[in-house]
Amino acid sequence: MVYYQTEATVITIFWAMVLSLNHMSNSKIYLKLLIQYGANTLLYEKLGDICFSLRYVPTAGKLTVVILEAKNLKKMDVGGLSDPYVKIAIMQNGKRLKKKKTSIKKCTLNPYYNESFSFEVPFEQIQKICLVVTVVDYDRIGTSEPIGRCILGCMATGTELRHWSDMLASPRRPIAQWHTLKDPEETDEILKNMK
Ligand SMILES: [Ca+2]
Repeated sequence: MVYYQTEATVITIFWAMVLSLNHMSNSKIYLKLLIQYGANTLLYEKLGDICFSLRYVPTAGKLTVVILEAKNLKKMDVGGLSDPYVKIAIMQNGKRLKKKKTSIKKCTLNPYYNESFSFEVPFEQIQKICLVVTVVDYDRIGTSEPIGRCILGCMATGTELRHWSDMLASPRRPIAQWHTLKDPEETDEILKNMK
């Protein structure tokens, strides 16, 4: 919601500047500002955030992912909202070992799931895998499109790495954290390079 309000503000400023250009003698400065606003709008295209918890039990070799909720997801359907579901995949050396998915939540940008998924991951394997969490917009006709993604594992960076490390440092305890979704095309590149 905050994002769309910001977007509306930027558009309002944009048009106010376009209209005022005719009356300005120093139009070059305004033109520069206008380009900056346009660039900022593109840079801040938000895909949304996802919250999930991770729990690892080393003795049982069990990884549990609870997909809790997502918020401010990108609007994918024309004249509508999105129909998001979450795909979870365990990957190793660029190969997908296991995959699971949540239910589809129709017509919402703020879905609530609270769905739990368990994977068998022996202790000697936990350092080698990565967990790929993708939010996808379901479409009845055509193919469902990914909205955004996050990749966790020992090779991850930033918030994703911290979440993974916190999970490993606190065995048997569920650790919940919010993550900002990343461009699926960018993350595809990262996954390709892991092979
Ligand atoms: Ca859809």
